[in-house]
Amino acid sequence: MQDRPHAEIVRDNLTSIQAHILQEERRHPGASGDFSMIISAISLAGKAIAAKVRRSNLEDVLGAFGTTNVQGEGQQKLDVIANEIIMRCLGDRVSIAVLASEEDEEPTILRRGSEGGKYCVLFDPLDGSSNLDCGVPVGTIFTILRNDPTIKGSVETVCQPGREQIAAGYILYGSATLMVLTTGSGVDLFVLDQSIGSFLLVKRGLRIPRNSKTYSVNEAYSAQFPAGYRAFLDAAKKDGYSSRYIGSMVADVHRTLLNGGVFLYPPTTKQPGGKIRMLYEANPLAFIIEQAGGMAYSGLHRTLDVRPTQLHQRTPVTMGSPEQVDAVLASLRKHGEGA
Ligand code: AHM
Ligand code: MG
Repeated sequence: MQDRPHAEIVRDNLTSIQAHILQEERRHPGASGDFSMIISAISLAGKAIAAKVRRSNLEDVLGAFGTTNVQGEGQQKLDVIANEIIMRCLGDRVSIAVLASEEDEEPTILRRGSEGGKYCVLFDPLDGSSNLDCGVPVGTIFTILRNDPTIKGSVETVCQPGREQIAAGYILYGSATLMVLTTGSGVDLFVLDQSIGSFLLVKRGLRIPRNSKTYSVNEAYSAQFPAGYRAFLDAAKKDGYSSRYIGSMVADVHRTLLNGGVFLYPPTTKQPGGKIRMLYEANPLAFIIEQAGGMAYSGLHRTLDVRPTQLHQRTPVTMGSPEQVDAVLASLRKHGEGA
């Protein structure tokens, strides 16, 4: 891995993710520890899903489940298993009021009012799962929002603009299992040490490299993109850009976070509103990218400022190094698009 001058590589004591969150909480007088209980449940779910993903070629868990999710997409068996694992790991944490999954039609209300529940957790249990049969990295994306007990409906409760997120992260099941987490004061990287079963802090304060000439997009759809995106891609080719595309957003954005460049999923004629889910994918990843010094846009709007109106709302995305995102935005403006 290339040296990252801005990230602080942790070389001294071993710090587990639980210890790291407890230390962070100490800085906030009056913190109840509820938040660390949630992160602990997410890391437990991540370890359980990682074990399933690792054995997926050995057990009969690959392939379609034979059902479709709320968005009409075929569900993979591991999508369903990962969803179930997260619901079970998070379901008994008393500080969680609402759980919402990309795979479920409606949010699950765990407790309301006097029963407690300060937080809502939203997640995509297994992003990129259509690639599972090929052993490509997939991941769990999650975000934590505050629960406003005065709002009655569960959908209205979780339809908050991304800037209201209090934490977001993902667990990437690749050559290593790692977790990237932000609680709004930078981005930290943890790696699962299988031998002791713990996510250990390896880098603090990740910064996205600036001005990295790489784009990541499903370019086969480019004839369907609005002209501003096409013009950016044409100019990038003449400007010596390189291209990388896995097809798992969580893995593509992780590479973009570490190596720089821009990840794009523009509107297409088939999906004029974009493909990426606002609440489960775009917002958490946008929060992480911004916290690492990058930029994230939906058309010409900062992603985190968009107020979602629907639970499974989709959005176009452009996120990554500031210079590359700026170049895309300039091209959209030039073509009068993306407003
Ligand atoms: P999924 O949540 O059903 O896996 O879909 C989201 C994925 C993203 O991870 C990825 O960026 C995109 O779909 C890939 O779409 P395409 O195959 O159109 O390039
Ligand atoms: Mg997904």
